[in-house]
Amino acid sequence: KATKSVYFNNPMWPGEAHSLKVENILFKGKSEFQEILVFESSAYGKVLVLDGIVQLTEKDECAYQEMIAHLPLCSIPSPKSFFMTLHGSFCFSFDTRLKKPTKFMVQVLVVGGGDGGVLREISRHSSIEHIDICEIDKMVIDVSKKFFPQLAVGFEDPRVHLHIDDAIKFLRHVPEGKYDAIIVDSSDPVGPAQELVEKPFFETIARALRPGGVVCNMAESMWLHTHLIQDMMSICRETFKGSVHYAWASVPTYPSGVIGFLICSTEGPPVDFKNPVNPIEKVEGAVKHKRELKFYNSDVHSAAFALPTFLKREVSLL
Ligand code: AAT
Repeated sequence: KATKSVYFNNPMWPGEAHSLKVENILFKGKSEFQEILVFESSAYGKVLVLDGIVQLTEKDECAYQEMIAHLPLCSIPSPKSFFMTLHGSFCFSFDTRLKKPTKFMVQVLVVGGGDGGVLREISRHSSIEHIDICEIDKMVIDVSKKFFPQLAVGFEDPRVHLHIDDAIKFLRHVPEGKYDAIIVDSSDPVGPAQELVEKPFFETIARALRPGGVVCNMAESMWLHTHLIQDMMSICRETFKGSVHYAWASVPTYPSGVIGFLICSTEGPPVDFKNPVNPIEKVEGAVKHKRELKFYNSDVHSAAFALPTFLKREVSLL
């Protein structure tokens, strides 16, 4: 009885539980921040679990990592192709926030994402010149390198710069307007990720983005967390003066089988999220990469923004 009550008491989805058959426990450890478990499942390959919550499985990780990376990155123009044709090799843009011309260099920040899967996806975009990642827990990275090399391969890209830190702290010291895109691949807001759904965090994100820059946040399940989504969206509508959208995808091993993405832009050149300006099929080498895309394409991108009626109503889109 005691086991049953613990089993059904996760504060993120009280009253329900999800099961995967465990074939073999591969790793069990406790870091300064969380409990880490890796097991071999019979149906979904290897599974990474943090504090009792599934973060990824080998079988369906493609859906989450591809969507959270390419939804924002395909929505901003690729400066290389755009400026190279206009000005040869001199790529300058005018930064309206810093009020001076700046060398155009696409810079991206990943918050969380210590498994490396999002980095693997970002690395398909050759126009990106600099990728920072801020992960709080080094043990997640070490475990991923050992048990999930097909995700941790993302760390091998020479454009990647790793910062082991709490993203809340890290973002306070980021120069204003530094990033073109920020991807928040963080765990659920219990434990170390709690503050990552609060207003001060979104304000530091907005400050760190250039005008017309974009952010894509992991934004839970429309079936389980409509209130949280509603709260996050109203904070984002106050904070990001460009646009604010919700998109979603099917990920069978996340609770309720879906995951959402809150995707926003800052004031500046408008961003049409629903019709990608930088379609993946045209990003050189991205589709026929060392590892082919499994989930994401431009049709899936646009379809992800179609919301069920109950969600439209609850997030005030009806
Ligand atoms: N790539 C899919 C897996 C994740 S991992 C989320 C990561 O965010 C973890 O490695 C965790 O250590 C890191 N993290 C949590 N809080 C912080 C913080 N404050 N600063 C930096 N990194 C942090 C996401 C799965 C989503 C699951 C949805 N149910």
